Amino acid sequence: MTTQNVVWPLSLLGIGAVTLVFVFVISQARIPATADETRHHTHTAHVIQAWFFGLLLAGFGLGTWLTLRHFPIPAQHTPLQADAVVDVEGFMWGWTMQPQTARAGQTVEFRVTSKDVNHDFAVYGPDGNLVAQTQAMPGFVNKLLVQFQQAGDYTVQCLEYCGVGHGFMKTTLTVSDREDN
Ligand SMILES: [Cu+2]
Repeated sequence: MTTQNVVWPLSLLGIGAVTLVFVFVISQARIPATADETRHHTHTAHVIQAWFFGLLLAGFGLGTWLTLRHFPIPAQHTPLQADAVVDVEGFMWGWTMQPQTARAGQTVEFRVTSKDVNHDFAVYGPDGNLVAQTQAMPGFVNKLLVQFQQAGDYTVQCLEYCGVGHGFMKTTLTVSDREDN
């Protein structure tokens, strides 16, 4: 089940709820109210508003905590406990990658930089799905930690438009089978 399949019906439900509120307000518009009723309704509206924003805040807080608890970007200034290191440099229009191989199951640290302009180092799996990506920036080394689950040929592709040769800025990373224990 993808996120879209969950978000789409939830959005529809939300839109439906908002529509119902509007229909209710419009249907009540012509009914005259006494001062007491108005005061009472105003108070109720403020209570609902306070609860609504409170729940919204709690929801966003919880969502942020759940999704960012395991921050996907590794520490950039401390040594990483990786099994292997691959040095990557992007240039117009290609990649130098040292070494160009990795082993499935190992944690690989990519140290990504650029010779000229901003590029984006993206690794696609043998099935065509995006596995990992980070910016390749001149003057900076961005670290990326990847644990390859399956052996095969992975395609490295630039994802930051960098000139006429951008679409051809590809190379291959070969991931070999797990070491037998
Ligand atoms: Cu590019």
